[in-house]
Amino acid sequence: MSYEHDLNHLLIAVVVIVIILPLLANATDHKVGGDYGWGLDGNYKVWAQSQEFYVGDTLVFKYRRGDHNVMKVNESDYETCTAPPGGAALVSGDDVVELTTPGNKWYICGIPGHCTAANQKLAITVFPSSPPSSFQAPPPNYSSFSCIPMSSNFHIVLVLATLVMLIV
Ligand SMILES: [Cu+2]
Repeated sequence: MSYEHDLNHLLIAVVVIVIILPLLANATDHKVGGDYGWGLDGNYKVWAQSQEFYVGDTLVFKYRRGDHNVMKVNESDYETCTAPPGGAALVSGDDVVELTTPGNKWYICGIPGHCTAANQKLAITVFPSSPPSSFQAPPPNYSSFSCIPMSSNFHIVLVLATLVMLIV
């Protein structure tokens, strides 16, 4: 195999890395409750455990308008299913909540009985997004090939790059 051929493989791998990495870093829209949506029969504890929430992601509450609503509450109001007085509810049936800060967040349905009797409530933990270190410019005096990103996605990228090299 010629040096030029190897270089072609490397270039293709680099292109793949550049294309794939931003896709992996994309924000996620979490449809609360999955296909079922936001209602009386959802198990939002189980659903929340199936997800990982990061700053920049969104929650999407889907329900038939008028049947439910969404109120952001604190932990004690979540535990007791208390709709905060004067608290604003989301009522559109297609409510999008952007997760802008890390930490614990709590949401309930404010329709009387829905939270208390049917457990229509959601508690999540939002993690800070991983630092964009993989996109920093390489330090001077390093060769251009030493800046392969060492992020948490590195292993996925390495596997993909290896696959591409094997295929081409
Ligand atoms: Cu409800």
